[in-house]
Amino acid sequence: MALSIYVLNGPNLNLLGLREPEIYGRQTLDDVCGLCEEGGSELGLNIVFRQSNAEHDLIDWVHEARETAAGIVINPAAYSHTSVALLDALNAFDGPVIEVHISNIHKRENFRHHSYVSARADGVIAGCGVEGYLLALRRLASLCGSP
Ligand code: CA2
Repeated sequence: MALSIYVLNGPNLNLLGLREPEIYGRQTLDDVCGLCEEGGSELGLNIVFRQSNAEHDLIDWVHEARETAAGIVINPAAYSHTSVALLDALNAFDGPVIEVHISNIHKRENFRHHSYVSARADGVIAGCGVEGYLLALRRLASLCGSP
């Protein structure tokens, strides 16, 4: 049976492709969901793809993933830089976690250079555009031993 992977997206990522294409590209979040589902099926992974603007939704989904998911890909968006609560939730998840940022946060404003989530992440991908999600899935497949 395919392993379940949660792909979680934080605040404002619902605007992907609609604003600031010079930073985030032209693909929408629906496009990214499609890419993940396609990539996931090639890697033998079942993708659960979600986005919320609310910190508590992301935390609740990480708790849910404790029971149902082999691994997590997370783009925490602005909560990367602010949320100890999200870090605490991820610390209670036993499987591998890969953090993704579409832009290279290290080339941007200083306040984006630190991520609380990175203290838990098994890998961090930044600046590879939406392709970063596929790279993250590939890494999770390898960490979880998916054929
Ligand atoms: O590069 C990334 O993926 C970020 O996680 C995106 C976050 C930002 O706060 C992080 O520092 C880096 C912002 C997501 C907002 O996405 C938008 C997309 C289009 C238009 C406006 C916002």
